Amino acid sequence: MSTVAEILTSLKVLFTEYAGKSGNKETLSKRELAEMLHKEVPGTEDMSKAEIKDFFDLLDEDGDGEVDFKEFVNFAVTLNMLSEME
Ligand SMILES: [Ca+2]
Repeated sequence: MSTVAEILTSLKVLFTEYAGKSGNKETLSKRELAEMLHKEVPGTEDMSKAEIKDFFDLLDEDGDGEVDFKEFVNFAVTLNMLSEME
């Protein structure tokens, strides 16, 4: 079983890999998020631009047009809680 610290570390590695591709290396842009989804999440290859935008807006809680690590972790935690409720 993974500890919270281990989970956070792997999330940080994933986040940094994509956030560092262009622009601000501390945040995910919409393009970087789309790339992450396409490469890391099976079944998202066919997502439309509008669907990506909706998903991005969901993550971007403060609406500043970038997803920072805190917003990314919030999302991952929510997703994990949802999957445990199934
Ligand atoms: Ca934000």
